[in-house]
Order: sequence, then structure tokens, then C-alpha cells
Amino acid sequence: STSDSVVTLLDYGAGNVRSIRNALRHLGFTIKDVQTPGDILNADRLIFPGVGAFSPAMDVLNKTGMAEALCTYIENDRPFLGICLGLQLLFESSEENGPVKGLGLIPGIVGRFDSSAGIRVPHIGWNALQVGKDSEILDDVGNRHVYFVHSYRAIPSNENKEWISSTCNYGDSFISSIRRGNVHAVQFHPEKSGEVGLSVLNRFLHPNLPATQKPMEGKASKLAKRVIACLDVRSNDKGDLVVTKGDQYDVREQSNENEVRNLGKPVDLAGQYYKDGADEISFLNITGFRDFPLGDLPMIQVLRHTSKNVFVPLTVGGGIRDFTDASGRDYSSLEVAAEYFRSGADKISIGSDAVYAAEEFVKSGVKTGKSSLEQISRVYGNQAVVVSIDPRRVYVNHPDDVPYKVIRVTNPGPNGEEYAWYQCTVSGGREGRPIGAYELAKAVEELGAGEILLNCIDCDGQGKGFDIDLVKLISDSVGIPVIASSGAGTPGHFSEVFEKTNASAALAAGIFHRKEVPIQAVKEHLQEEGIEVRI
Ligand code: 1PR
Repeated sequence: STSDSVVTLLDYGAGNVRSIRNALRHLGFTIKDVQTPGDILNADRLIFPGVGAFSPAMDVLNKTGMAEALCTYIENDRPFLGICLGLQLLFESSEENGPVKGLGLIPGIVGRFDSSAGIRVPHIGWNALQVGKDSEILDDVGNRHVYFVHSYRAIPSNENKEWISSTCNYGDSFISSIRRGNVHAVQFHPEKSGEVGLSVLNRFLHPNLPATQKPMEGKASKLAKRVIACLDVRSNDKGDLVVTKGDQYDVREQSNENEVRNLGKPVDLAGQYYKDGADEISFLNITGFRDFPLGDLPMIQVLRHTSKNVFVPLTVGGGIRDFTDASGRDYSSLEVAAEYFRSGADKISIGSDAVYAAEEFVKSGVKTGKSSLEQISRVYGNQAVVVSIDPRRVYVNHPDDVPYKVIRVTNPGPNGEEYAWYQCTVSGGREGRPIGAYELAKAVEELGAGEILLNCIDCDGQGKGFDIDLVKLISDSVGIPVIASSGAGTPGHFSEVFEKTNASAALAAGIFHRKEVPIQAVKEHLQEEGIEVRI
């Protein structure tokens, strides 16, 4: 019957569940949305991708009567799959802005990761599981990594141990999945975990699928270092949206025509990088500072199309700020971000606007709560907000020459200068601002950034390696993950940045676009060097 290919989805409207919809469609299922508690009780199989924060989610579930329906459905052992917050809500309570009462089906309290344990919070990225027996939907996972993004987690105890089907190590051991009968829930995102993640969904949707291989028990691992492919996107002079690439941010050819360099089509390249094993894909709308992204719908289209076939995290940046269009209509940065999330982005990245917000904050010491960064982070969580920094190296002779954090550089400047600071810029490097990358990184962490994308204008497109001094400075100064960017030319540059700094991820553009180094070669090199990566 047709109901064999229908899956009921509980989407209470808190954010992006587009990826899960795309993944379910990709697996050949049609989606029936829950409108009433009765739809839950009548479902043949129910997926609950919790989105947003614990407390507002519980409020909605309680107010609509869905909480009770969910409890009944689960107590009746009906096929259920909770994802991320959809796992956490099954527990007794959460410390997230709480304590807040949960559905209370599983004993235990959901608490925050302890960042004093020397780990970065949020837990963002690919980690392996210790899979127990009878996990069923994890049968194809084995040693392979799955994608997590969360700041809160439930921990194993004597009271909940019979629910646990896998655990994961991050600082301590936390519950990465539960299973009892037909009821499953996972802390990771199967819809963002590539082919392995799709297999988890597929096994939930087809419970009697024979094991293709002997189920492997995963072993303890560390969070993998991520390799990210970045697509700088803009319209060329003919008006086509292209992937371009700068040379120290200059994206025009050094020819008479002075054209915008064209390295391919955004959707095609993103699809290719997904197949090649990119752990994440970033789109930067590099003229977003002057073209309003909602007026310029192509970026939204790029996200919509890409997210249909690409099942790893997608970040989009460029032009996220308050804006008044030609007709006088005001848009808030939150609306711009919301549209990006709705179109398939998992994270948004803020450049220029975060610099202004950080300058204000450093000056006044007051969090107004009004900056784009603060607002988007409050609504979508800090794991969804990346701040992209575009610093330029400025050499100085003495550490106290400027009122910014100065470091001793590994390679002296052109006049033998032994020190430098890193000046932040806005508008794609066109304007230097009175704030350093160090001061900015500390400030945006305070204001709610969940991750830093650390570019370096001097190194961009040079292929001579990452700016190790800069990446070390920033990754040692903040507790959120730092993505090293700009300058990758060889696989060795990736191992260098991971061996010498605390970067959590490394991003490259030119070498991938020009097909000089395949992503797989980078991964294999890192693995040979003993660095944990997702293969
Ligand atoms: O200010 O919020 O509108 O955001 C604009 C965004 O666009 C920022 O994230 C900013 O970094 C980016 N951007 C603006 N202009 C450029 C440019 O190149 N002219 N690109 C630009 C950012 C750096 C990386 C590049 C790495 C790796 N470019 O995206 O991919 O440097 O390159 P490589 O591996 O080839 O060395 P807002």
C-alpha cells in the first residue's frame, strides 16, 4: 500500500527541518506533517527532529497536546525516531535555560558539556560511536563518523542504561543513541552524516532490512578534524552566478578584460565536493555586503538545490545584516538568516556586521542584544552562527606600538619587523577597522558566535600554507571551534595546521576548484599522519 512509503514528521515550526525532508525524499518517502495530536497517534512511523532550544520546544508540545500524544505513542512501542533535541526531550529534564521538565520517558537529566574539561563547546563535527548490541538502525555505522552539533547531552547512568544503544566520547561519555523496541533516538544528525547517516534513516524506515555486513561495534574515538570546501560565490559581469576565487581577495583576472574569475557552477561543485568527501561545504556570497541577498534570490536557489542532494552541513554567509530595500521595506538580519535556514543552510556566517558589533561591545562593554549576531544566536542557538573574520597582517616594531594584541611573528616583516597584529576588515577586505582579530574573536564568542571562520587576506590564494601564527593565536584564545582558512596549497599544509594549532577544521578553496589536490588525498594524508579524520 502507499502508506508503506509515508513517514509522519513532527515539525513544530522552530527551524530548519528541510534537510531531514530532503533526506526522506531522497530515500523515496513522502512526508505527512503532523497537524494535530491525532496525527501522532495514527502515524505508522514518526520522525521527530527537535530543533531549537529545549524549553520553547516543551512549551509548544505541552500547549498543543502533542506532549501527551508523543508519550502515548512511545509507550505503545510505535516506530519512532527522535533526532538531536528529539532525543533530549525524552528525558526527565534539561538544564538548558532551566531546569525544564521534559517528556520524562527516560530517567536522566540533560546537562551542558563541561568546557572546563578542556573541550570546545558546542560539540560540532564528526565523531565515532561506541555501538552496543541490538542497536539495529546503527548496523551500518561501525567505526564510521557521524555528525553532531549540540551543547547539551544526556549521560549514561544505572537508571537509563537499558535504553542506551550507543555512546560517544567528548570530554566524557554521553548518550549518542537510545533504543527500546521500535523506539529510537539519536543525538547526531543522520540527515547530515553523509551516506552513513542515510543508512541510519533507511534502516529506521525499513526495520527488517537484512544486515549487509556483520554489524560492527564502533570503538572510542576523538572528534575528527574537518576538511571544508569553500565556494566564494558572486555574479560575474554577464550576470551568471559563479564560483570565483580571489588572490588576496582580488577575484578579477589579471587580463585586459579584467573579468571575474569563473571556476564553475555553485550547485555542481558543491555536489562534487560532497561526493569527494568534504565534511562540510561553505558558500560565501562575497558581494553580499553591497547586494541584498533576499533581493538577489540566486543564493537562496543555490542552497535549495544543493541541499536536495548534499547530506553534510552547509554554511552560508554574505549580507547578513539589517537592510532597507529600494522600496523602503525594512528587513532584519533575522529575516535574512531565517530565509537562509529555510532554504537549507545549517549555519549562517556573519562577516562585516559582526565586526561592527564587536567594536561596539569592546568600546562599551555592554551587550545590547540587538546585533545580528546576538539575535540570530538567541533564536537559532550559537551552534548555528559562524563569524567569518577577514584579517590582514600589520607588522610593527614593538609590541606596544598599537593598542591591539600583538604577537611575535615566525617570519619577520619586509623591514625586519618582528611583531604583527591582525587588523579586521569589512566589505570583503576593502576597509580596515580599528579592531584586531584577537579582540574580535573574544568579543564575538561573548556575543554568541558558535564558531569562527578565520581567513587571512595575506595568505588567501597563495598556496603557501595557513598563517600558523594567526591560527594559533585565535584557536588558543577562544573556547569555540576555529576553522583555519586561506593559503592551503598541499595536503601537508593541512597536517601542519592541525599539528601546530588547535584549529578544529581547515578550509580551502582554490586547490579544490583547480583540481590540484582532491579532498580524498587530503584526508588520506591526515590519516597517515595519525590525525583523526572521517574517511
Ligand atoms: O561581510 O557578512 O557580507 O560577508 C562576506 C563574506 O564574504 C565574508 O565571509 C568574507 O570572508 C567573504 N568575502 C568577501 N570578499 C571576499 C573576496 O575574496 N573578495 N571571500 C570574500 C572570503 C576567503 C575564503 C577563501 C579562503 C581560502 N574569502 O572564502 O575561500 O581564503 O582560499 P584558498 O584556499 O584559495 O587560499 P559579509
